Amino acid sequence: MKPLILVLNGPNLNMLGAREPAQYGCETLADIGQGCADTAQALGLEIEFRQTNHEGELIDWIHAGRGRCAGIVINPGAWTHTSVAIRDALVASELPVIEVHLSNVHKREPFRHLSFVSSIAVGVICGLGSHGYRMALKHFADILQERSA
Ligand code: DHK
Repeated sequence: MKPLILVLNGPNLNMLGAREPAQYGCETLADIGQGCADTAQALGLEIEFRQTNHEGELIDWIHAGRGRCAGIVINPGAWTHTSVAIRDALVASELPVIEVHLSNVHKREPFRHLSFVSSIAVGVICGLGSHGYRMALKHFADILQERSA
């Protein structure tokens, strides 16, 4: 059985492609999901790629990952900067977490410089567009391979 990685996306990311292309690029979320699916297949990983605009739903998905998957790649969108509840859910999952942002949040407004997730994540990738998601998957594949060697 292939290791399962959750790839989770928060609010407004369903608008990618149409939304602020100068910040977030022209790819749609479906494009990013396809890129992740192709990468996962090449790396021998299984993924579940999801997006929601409802915080409680994201929390439920994180909880459901506990004991079922090997790691979480998450772009919490604006909840990065506001949600203690998502941070707590990630901690409760007891799963390794990689935080991803399409844009370089540190080049943007000061309120985007604070992340409630970064200090509990194994790593943070920002500013590299959709490459960040695929790099996060590659990291999980490498770690899992090292562990099984
Ligand atoms: C996406 C969002 O929706 C913003 O609220 C974050 C993040 C940045 C991104 O760059 O992917 O501040």
